[in-house]
Amino acid sequence: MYDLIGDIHGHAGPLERLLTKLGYEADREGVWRHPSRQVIFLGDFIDRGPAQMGVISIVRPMVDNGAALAVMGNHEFNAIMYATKNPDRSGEYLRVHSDDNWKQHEAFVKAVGGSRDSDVTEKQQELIDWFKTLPVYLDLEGLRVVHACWHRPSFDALAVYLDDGQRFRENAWTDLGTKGTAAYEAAEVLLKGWEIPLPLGITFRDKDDKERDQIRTRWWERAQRGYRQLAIVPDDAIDRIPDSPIGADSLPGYDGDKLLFLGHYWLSGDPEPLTDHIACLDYSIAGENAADTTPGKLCAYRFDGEDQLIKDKFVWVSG
Ligand SMILES: [Mn+2]
Repeated sequence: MYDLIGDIHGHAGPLERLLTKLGYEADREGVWRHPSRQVIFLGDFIDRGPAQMGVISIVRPMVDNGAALAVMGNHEFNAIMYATKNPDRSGEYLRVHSDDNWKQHEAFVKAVGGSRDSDVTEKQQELIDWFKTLPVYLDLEGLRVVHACWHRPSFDALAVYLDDGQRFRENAWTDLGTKGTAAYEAAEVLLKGWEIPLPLGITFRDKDDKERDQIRTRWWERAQRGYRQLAIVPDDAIDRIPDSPIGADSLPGYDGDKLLFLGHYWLSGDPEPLTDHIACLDYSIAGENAADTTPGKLCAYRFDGEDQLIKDKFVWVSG
């Protein structure tokens, strides 16, 4: 059976403590293993934290040696785009090297020996090639895994770009990196979540103090509810979000009755299911917002084949 682990973001110490707590041990080759269980990582291994390579050196051997499965997070996706030349614009990359994008990715680029102005380093390219082997989603017996949103129409839109292991084909990257293509929009939904625009003129500041006019939503809800009830925003921003109802059909809902595991959403508080069937395991281990005085958690869920989530099966360590 599986132990699912949420967003790690360069925090290797908490990852070792969590694996130990779950009964995993490093073997003679240094691969963390459990005698009868496998980890499923929900993506977002990199960016932000102090031990970028430390996390990779735990996760990658586990995946490569069958001790773990993993899906791609938006940070691995962004890392690939950041390192891939835009074929239509000489000297540019599919993810532009803007100040904001550099700030988000700086810890990783420096950890692979690069700098703001350097070309992609050999070490960076090697890891990019590994990130490309991560599937976008997993649909297993009794459970499903995707980084941010389970959305059948987006899987369908990407079908021609995926191999039978749900990994992006090498010819996918240009379309995936080009705003306005169906591939770009679908990857945004699956890896970054279902966002909706706020009513005109309303904005809030996200965890990086960036002004936003779109909210991440509790996309699995179907009922007509207000922006505020459906928004996933930092606690100190919730008062900025209006109570007025969003339009009908604005959210896709969740179409399955298998358990679904997500990362991505920077939750806080005591880990618990979002619904009977949906759990987010991102409890903000990389929380570094000055307004956030509680340390984040690295969170796991012990899955044993149950068909409804059980609150007692969340396991975590603090940062
Ligand atoms: Mn994340």
